[in-house]
Amino acid sequence: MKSIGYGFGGDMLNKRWVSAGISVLGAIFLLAGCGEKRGQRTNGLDTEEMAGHDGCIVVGYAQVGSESDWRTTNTQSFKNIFTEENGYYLIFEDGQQKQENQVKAIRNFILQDVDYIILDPVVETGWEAVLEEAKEAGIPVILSDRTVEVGDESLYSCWVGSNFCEEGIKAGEWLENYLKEQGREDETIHLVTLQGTPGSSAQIGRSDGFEKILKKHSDWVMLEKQSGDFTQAKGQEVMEDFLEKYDDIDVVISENDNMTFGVIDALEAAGKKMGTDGDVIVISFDAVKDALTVMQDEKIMADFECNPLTAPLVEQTIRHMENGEEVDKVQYVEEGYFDYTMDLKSILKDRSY
Ligand code: GYE
Repeated sequence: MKSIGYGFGGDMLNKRWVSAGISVLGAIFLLAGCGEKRGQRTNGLDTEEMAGHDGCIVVGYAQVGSESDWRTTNTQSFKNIFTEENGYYLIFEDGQQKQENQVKAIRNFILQDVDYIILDPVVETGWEAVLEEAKEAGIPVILSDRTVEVGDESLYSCWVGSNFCEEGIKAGEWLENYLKEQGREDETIHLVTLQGTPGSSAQIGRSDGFEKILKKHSDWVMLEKQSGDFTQAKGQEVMEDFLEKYDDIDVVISENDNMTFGVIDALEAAGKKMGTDGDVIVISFDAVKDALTVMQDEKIMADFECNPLTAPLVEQTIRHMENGEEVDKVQYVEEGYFDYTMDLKSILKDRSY
């Protein structure tokens, strides 16, 4: 396993990702755009859709959906990198968080005989059949962001994504330290968790990672876990439900920032105060710009970063594959975290998303 990344938290993070992206692009620019590398296509796209795109590397991207700010940045990153200028023709499909839509998109990519399929799988299981079809068609599949659970690992070339379990562990350790600093390490602490889409890598990893730390604390009581499907609206609904059931919530673990925005609305409507002098400690994942902004008011106390800029690494991987080179099966992007004690004002100045 190889860890590839361009930064680690703090204000350098964004700049490093950007400069790495630029150096990858630098290499691509030297290769010029479409038209020089491949000849006339003889596949399913050889008609109207591909008119004027001969020579491009055709990439079909089955994206999860558009459920969060993180996702918007991730999609944009693919659209910025996989351009004709860089030698690509990108066919983008938004799966609207439904596996059946993603399966359909992959089948279409196969019919179109694309050169590469990029899949960000909404959940981990249930991919064997369609990945087998891609394999039979000789089309390499690269997993981006989330991963799949399959018996035969040759069904995909590699996975470029985040170590979600590590993110969950870091969140648990942060809480451990914070409670110690506050002199609350011997107190009974009541927690609730808003989970992401059930069965998605981001949900499984973050839940499992946090659980590892939770298990070490007999006085941490997990009152309930519920899925908010990674959206703000559902996050708010779930938090409202928690607040109706429990009046003693000390900590909210929310597995992405958009659910957290819903949590904050629900807490505020219920008259609960967040932060060091408040009633509730809110911990989140993703670290998008709006989340770091509200962290300045301690509405979020700590946020565990998930790097949405997977496109440069996926592109680099395709370059290697085009050159017939071996690629690492698992490529983790590096990630840091942010908390309320940091100089968020300067961090925000350098952050573009
Ligand atoms: O945390 C969330 C998004 O898969 C890492 O999906 C991604 C997650 C991200 O909806 O905001």
